[in-house]
Amino acid sequence: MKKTLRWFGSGVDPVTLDKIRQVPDIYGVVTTLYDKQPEDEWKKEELLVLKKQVEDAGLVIAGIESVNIPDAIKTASKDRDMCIERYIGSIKAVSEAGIDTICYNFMAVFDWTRSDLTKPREDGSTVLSYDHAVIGQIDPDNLIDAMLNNAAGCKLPGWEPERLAKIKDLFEMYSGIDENALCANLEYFLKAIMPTCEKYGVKMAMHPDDPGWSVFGLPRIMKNKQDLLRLIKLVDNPHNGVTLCSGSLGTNPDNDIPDIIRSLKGRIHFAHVRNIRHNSPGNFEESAHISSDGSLDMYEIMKALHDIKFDGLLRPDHGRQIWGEVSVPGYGLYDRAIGLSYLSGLWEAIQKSA
Ligand code: DNO
Repeated sequence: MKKTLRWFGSGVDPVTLDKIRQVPDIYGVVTTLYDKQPEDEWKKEELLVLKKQVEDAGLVIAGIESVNIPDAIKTASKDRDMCIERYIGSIKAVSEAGIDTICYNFMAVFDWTRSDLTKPREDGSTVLSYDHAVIGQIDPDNLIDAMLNNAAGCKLPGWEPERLAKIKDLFEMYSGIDENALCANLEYFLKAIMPTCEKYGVKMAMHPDDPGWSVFGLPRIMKNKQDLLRLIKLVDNPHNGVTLCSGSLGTNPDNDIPDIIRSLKGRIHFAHVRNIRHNSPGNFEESAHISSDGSLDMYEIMKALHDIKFDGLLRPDHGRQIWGEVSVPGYGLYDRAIGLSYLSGLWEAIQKSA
């Protein structure tokens, strides 16, 4: 297992590489080319510049999170094949830069969704939280207004002002797309890219939907065990794998995460491990990583990863905003470093008692 932290790039991420370097037993970072649009084809040279920057700090780029999928691919609109050709070019560039894991998602329109980025907790920290009573009442036609009035809106990935400006067109693109159609479009994409992934040794790691249910009436196809098993069978090739995100799958208390992990043996290339606290149906908040602070049994999650001999990338995820730190929402250094040390402790104990 290779321990990593997500890094949002110099000038943007207040958490600098030299700070990440001091996290105990850290291997590297996962990052991306932040100036790229999903439709752009990546160039090896651009990645090599980023790679040198990370390596000069004594770390490696362990994986790319994310190479985003253009809406044209998700909706099978007219530019789909051109976008796939470019995506294939990006996979080659990633491989030529010596990186072998790509995290991506197939969420419609938005990436992860929260209703509050700074929910106060009893310990004085703040966390990201989600209340379906808030999100569920937003009329997609009034999404821009609702988002501008909502502190969470414009700071989440996928909610950038330039995307919100064309939100009606985006919803229009997805208007005829139900879960079956989205899944068929995913299959088309995976079948097209898999020969390249195989040839260049690049592992694709699908991130689950977050939260694990439909938001704004949009289709969701990566919510639970059944969805993830369907994914890996769509193209039964080890390069077609999963980012096991305990927090995203954990939004639905019916998801048995250790069981999901065991069912995906050999196909988990990346693990995002974090805890979450269920408050009531459709209402959750993120928490510290330790089991006692949330609703997930983190020991059982790490044990399941150990049982399947997981040897991919792992990163702690989100956590609380503590000690006055200002950071990218959900990505402070302090609570992620505490979280990773806790996960490392669990792992060491599990290894020694195995
Ligand atoms: C949230 C992240 C996601 C993830 C993407 C992968 O914190 O885990 O935004 O990076 O869904 O494409």
